[in-house]
Parts: sequence; structure tokens; C-alpha cells
Amino acid sequence: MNAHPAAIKTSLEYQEMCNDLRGMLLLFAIFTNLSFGSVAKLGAVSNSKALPTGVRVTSGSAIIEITALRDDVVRIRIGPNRQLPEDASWAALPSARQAKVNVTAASDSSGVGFTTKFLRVQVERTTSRIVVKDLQGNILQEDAPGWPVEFHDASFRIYKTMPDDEHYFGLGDKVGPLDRRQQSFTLWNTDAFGFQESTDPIYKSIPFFLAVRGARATGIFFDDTWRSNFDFGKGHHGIYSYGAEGGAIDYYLLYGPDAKHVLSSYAWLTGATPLPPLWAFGYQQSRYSYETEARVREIADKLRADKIPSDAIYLDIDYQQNNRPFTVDPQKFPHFPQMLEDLKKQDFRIVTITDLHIAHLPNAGYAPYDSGMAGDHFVKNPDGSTYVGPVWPGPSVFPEFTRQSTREWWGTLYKDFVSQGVAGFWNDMNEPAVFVPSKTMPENTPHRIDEPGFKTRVASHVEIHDVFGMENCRATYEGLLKLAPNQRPFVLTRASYAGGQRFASTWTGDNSSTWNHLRMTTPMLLNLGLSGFAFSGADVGGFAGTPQPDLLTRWIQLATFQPIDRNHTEKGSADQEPWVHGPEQENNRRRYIEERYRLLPYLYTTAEEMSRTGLPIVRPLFLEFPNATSDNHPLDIDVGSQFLFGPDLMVAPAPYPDSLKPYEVQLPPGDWYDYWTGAKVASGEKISVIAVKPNLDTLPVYVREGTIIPVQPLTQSTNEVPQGPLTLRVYPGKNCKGSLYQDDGKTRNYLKGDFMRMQFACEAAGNSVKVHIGAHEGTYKPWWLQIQVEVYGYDSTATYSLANAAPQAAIADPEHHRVLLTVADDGQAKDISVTAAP
Ligand code: MIG
Repeated sequence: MNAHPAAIKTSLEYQEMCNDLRGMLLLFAIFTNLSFGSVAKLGAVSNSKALPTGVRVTSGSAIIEITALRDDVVRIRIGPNRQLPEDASWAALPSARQAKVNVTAASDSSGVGFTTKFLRVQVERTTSRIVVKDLQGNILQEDAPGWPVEFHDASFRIYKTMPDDEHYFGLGDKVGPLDRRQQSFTLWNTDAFGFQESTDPIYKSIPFFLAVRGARATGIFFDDTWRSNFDFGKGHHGIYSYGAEGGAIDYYLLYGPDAKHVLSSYAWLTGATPLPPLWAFGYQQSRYSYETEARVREIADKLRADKIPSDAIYLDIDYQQNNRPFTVDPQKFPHFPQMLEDLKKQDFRIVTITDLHIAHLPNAGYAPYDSGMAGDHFVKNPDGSTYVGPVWPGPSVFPEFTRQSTREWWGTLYKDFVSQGVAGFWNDMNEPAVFVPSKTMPENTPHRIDEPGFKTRVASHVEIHDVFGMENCRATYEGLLKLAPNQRPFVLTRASYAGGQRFASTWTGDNSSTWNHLRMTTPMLLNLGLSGFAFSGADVGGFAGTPQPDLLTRWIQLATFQPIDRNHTEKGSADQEPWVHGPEQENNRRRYIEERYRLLPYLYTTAEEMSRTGLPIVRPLFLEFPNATSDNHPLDIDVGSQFLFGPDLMVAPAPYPDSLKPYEVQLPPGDWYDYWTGAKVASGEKISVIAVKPNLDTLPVYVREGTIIPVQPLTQSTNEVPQGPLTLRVYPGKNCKGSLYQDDGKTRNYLKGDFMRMQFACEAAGNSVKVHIGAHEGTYKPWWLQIQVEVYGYDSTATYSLANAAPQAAIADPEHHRVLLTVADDGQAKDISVTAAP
């Protein structure tokens, strides 16, 4: 066969060109053009204009606009082709995006830009390089010299200088070490069953990270929903970069200097986790699946009979008829509403799974399909037909969650479950997972955006993929609020995007019953908390496989100090409830679950702070102790497995939890108490190092000095009213304080002011300690009438006195290095003075 003459000529030309280097380079350029289109790069500033709230710069065909939303928050947008992209976001709140402050124009011979009360922003004249500094001149973020933003058609990448002493945290529960240095991550929500320590991507995409350098923290939120990538010095030493396959260059820089402030600014920008119902802090029991009503009742009875405090039981997909969402299998669950009522009497809440894939069942009387078709609510193929993909129900259709009207329709599907009293809903498989080799929908699947704040348009699946799960649980959350406006919704989601914390809590997906996975839960949950997802958990005991007895015990111990404590496992694994390995293991596990219930006032107070400020429940050390090390590098880099549960409790599992070797715990400067024994274990101006010899009975926990922790009498569920006094555990030391928040734990009345707060303080002088108990603030009436005060640091007897009253003897408890006393609580403030017997 004869080749086309033109093709021959071209091929000859190529041969000639390949004869010299220049030709090869040209050839490379041609290929590059063929695959990526034209390569645009920013050059010198050609024009600039000071704006009241920032600066607009032209560089060749690109426009750079940098504006200040607040004095400590700037937004950077770049449009390569003479215009800025559509100003819309699934994540950033409209209120935040519309915020603005006036800036002071500040340009000189080297750059154009502005200053705010805290920041100096400059675009370098010769290169258009963006440099953001604090007003002392410290660089917070700068485009890497010689590495201008790169555009390849729709995709782009931004390069930043990466100092050797800067550390990176966040990006949700991406696996690997806590610090993101030397790692690269792709954001593409993926059903990642069996993920391991190097698997990427996994379920969620949260393009937010903290850059921590010495005492200064800066947050970067790169608001791009397309498949994106972050590289922290893996590709190029000394440079970190981020880019996406499409969308707009649109990112926010949130200045600290302390990391806590950055996290609260991120909550201002994308929302905080709403206060969950109190029961969600209890122990939760799940498996794939409790297959029959009889088995669910058996689990409930056994939890109560064995006195394992617990609040929730989950129904995984097998309760449904042929895995069809919003159905109940009448054979397996013949008395579903009655079962819910009976379990409620035992103080159990039921959470049902409701996956987003709707069975493709035309003309079968399946209401979710019929009403969805009638409302044109399902995702379509490029040719306009309905997209059908295989998932649990078989051929399935998928709601177009990027339409407000579709989300509203989805919300109505919960009507029956809500009226029957199902307490929470579990949105799984919403990456969206499809049982095809790509694991999801074809990338050219069109999605209809029909949405306040957005242009009404059709977007490709690559743009929508990473927000699909978030819009799914948003539909659930908003639907539940409509159906029961005064109840706090509980939604658990597997996939999400930045800002998704407003709608659902999350778990880390299908982990494994291995020691390494137990170890991995800590950095995963810490990084989730640093990325807005402050209320999250990992399957306790591990999902894939069956844990050995000691592994399950260690896991239950650790989860006591994690935000969500849910035991869950896969189909076909052995039973994994607390009792499965005999009484000795069960007693050990029960002790920890009980401790979690005693700590509920402290945990719930921390959660309320989370709902206002975005601060996570589990915290890396640097968040509370940014100056622990002499050069202010995060102490977390040195310790590995330690973390804080709330502001005051340091949890210190072994760095390798199956190792029986002694290990070292590092405690930041100051006094520390052993939470279990009450003994003072460290003090001084330097970091203390404690040697711990692992034993299965104890997960080491320490309390920092100056802490007052509220605890309550043990109950078997959060629905039970505690009997007895509220207890305040007082650990004297510097800056001694504590607080307590209470409300009804169920409704949204707290948003209208029906709650109670108390503030506590203490002061040590010589051999006495003054404890201040603040008055009840607010209208909510709590359950206790008395307060028991436990003051640590006493090995002998002591007396105590209230103002104008004669001293009385406190109860000595030298075994726990404390004295105890009880006072009536009439809601008024009181001061108690405790003095050691001479
Ligand atoms: O493809 O609903 O991560 O927690 O038990 C498996 C069954 C689907 C995956 C979830 C897991 C859940 C399981 N689901």
C-alpha cells in the first residue's frame, strides 16, 4: 500500500530534523503541542492597577488579581487569557468570598502590590512572581524564582519555594506521615478498599494545607475541584507545587501566625462542623452487616447485658431489599418500625446506610427511581440518555447532586426513615464508586450545574467528580433539616471535598485489621482535623480482615480518645464486638469505653468549641504547644504517635503499637500528671522525656498542668441522666483553667441560646490551691446538684473552706495523689480554698 505523499514528505522532514539537536528540540515542541496545546508562562508585569481591596496585574495575556478578604486573608486569582474565571465555589462560603477590607497600595521599583494590617503582598515587576510576607518581612509564601506558573491548555501548575525548615499538614486523611514533606498527592475521590500506607488517591479531596515554619503558620486553600495534585518537594528539591487538570487558579492564603488562628480562619472561609448530637460521641457498634432483625436485637441485648456503654447500632446494606436504597427487606427485618421503637427503649439509636446509587428499575414501582425519573434528576450520558452503572443494586442511576432541585428531591427520600425514628444516615460509595475498571463514571459524563451562585451550565465529570460526594451528603443533611427542623442531623460520609464538614462527619474508609493500620489512624485523623474535618473516625478493629485479640483491645483503647468511636468490619470477617475474645479482654475494653463516657462533659465541651471555631477534637502537639522546641519546629515531627485529645490530654500510644519494647514519650515544657494514677510525672522548663514500658492494661495519657477537666458519673448511654455529682479534676499549675458546655444534646435549641456554660480557674500558692467555680451562664438547666472537686498534687490530708465558712476536712486519696471534696451547686460562683494539712 502506498503511503500518502504528504505523510512521506513529513516523515522525511522529521528524519532531517532529527539530524541535529535543534531539530530534536523542535520535534519535542511539536509533540508537546500535540498533547498539551500551547504552553503559556507568566512574564514581566505589563500593567497594574491598584484596587481599593487589592491589586490587578496584567502579565502578557494573563490577569492576576489579588484581593484582601480580611487583613489576614488574601485571595489570589489568575486567568491566563485576559479574563478571570467564573467566580463561584462549592466550598468557600458566599459571606466569606464577599468580605473585603481596604488595603494600602505599596509599589516600588521591584514590585507592585499592597499591604494590610498584617501582610505585604507583592508582584515582582520583572517576573510577575507573587511574594507574600508578614509586616516584619518574613516570607509566608513565594513563587519559586525561575518557576513561573505554567499553563498547558486547561491545566496549570504553581511552584512555590519550599524552605528546608517548613512543614506541611492537612490535605485530609491522605495516608503517610503526618508531615507532608517529600510526598506527592493526587486529589481524585477513589473507592480504595484495602488501601495501604502508600496508596493514593483515597476517598476524599481536601485541597487545604498548613505551612508551618518556626512559630509562623500559613494556610493555603486551593479551591479547584478538578483532578489536582500537590507535590511537597518530591518532584523538585526546594520547591512545592500544586496544579489541576482544569478550573481556575483561585487560592486563598490564611495568615496565622499561630496555627489555631489559621484553622479558625479556614472555618470562617469554608464553615465549621456543626455540633453533633450527643449520642454520636458514644460508642457505636457496626458491621457489614447485621443481617437480620434478630441479630440486631441480640447485639443490643448483649451490649446492655455486658454493660458495654453504647449508643448506636448501624445497619449496613443488607437490611435493604436487594440493596435498593430506601427499602427495607421485609423477610430479614419483619418488624422494622417496632424494632426501632424497642431499641429506643434500650437507649439505642439506629443509623442506616443510604447509598446514592438508585436501582435502575423502570416500571417496577420503586419510588426513588420513578420520582427521580419524573423530576429528571439522574446523571446523563453525553448523548442525553440516562447514565446507568453497576453498583450494589445492579444497574444503577445517580442523582445529579449539582442541581439544587435534585438535592431537594433527594432530601425527601428520607421522610419515612425520619418519621420512624432512624437517628442517623450513612452515605457510602459517593466518590462516586461504580463497579467498572475506572471505579467511577466516564470522565466525559456531563453534569448539569443548576445552582445559586453558579452559571447554569454543563460541566465535565472531571470537574464535578471530587464534589459529587459532598453534594450528596449536603442533600442528605439539608433534607434532614427540612424533615425535622429542630433535630441535629447525623450524616456520615465516605467521600467529600473542602467545606464538606458543614454537612457530614466522615470516616477513613476501608482500613485493615492490622497493627500498621491502627498506627495510621493517628496521622489520618489529625490531618483530617487540620483540614476542617474535626469530627471523624476510623473503623475500630479494622474493616478488612479480623483483628487478633490484643489488636482489637489496643484499637478500642485508642478510639476512646478519637472523635468518633465506631467498631466496624467487613462481610465475612469474624465477629469483632468487644466481648469476642473472652472476659479478660472484654473487661479491659470496657474500662476504656467507660472512661470515654465519664469524659463526655470534657469531650462535648471540646466539640462545642469545634462548632464555633473549627478547632479539631484531636490535635497535633504543635497546635497547643507551638513553642515546645527550641527552634519552634513542630514537636510532632520528633514524637510520631502522640497527640492531644482536646486541649489538655496527651495520649501517648507506642510509636509501633505491637512492639513490647519500652518507648519514650516527650512532654512539652511544664508540669504533667499521669491521667490514670494522678501522679506528677514531669516538670520543668524543658521537654521531659518519659520511658514507658508497654502493658496491655494501659494506654498512657497525661494531663498538662493548669487543667480543670469536667467528668460525669458513668452511664450506659448518653440518653441516661447521670446520677451523682459533676466532678472537676483540678490539676494545679500555670494558667489554670477549664470550662464546661452543656445543652440538651439533641435539638437545635442551643442555637437560640438554650445552653449552659461554666468557667473554672485555679491558683496554687504554697501548700494551698484556690479553685474558682464560675456561675452557670445561660438558660439550660444541667443534671447535677453537687460538684465534686478532685485536687491533684496532694499526698496527704487537706482541709477546704468556702468563703466565710469554717474549714472542713477533705477526703484524702493518696493513692491517686489527690484530695476530694463535694459542694452543693446552686448555680452561683464560688471559691474554694484547699490547704494541705501541715
Ligand atoms: O463496597 O456497605 O466503606 O464501610 O461496610 C463496599 C458495605 C461497600 C464500603 C464501606 C464499608 C461498608 C461497605 N461499603
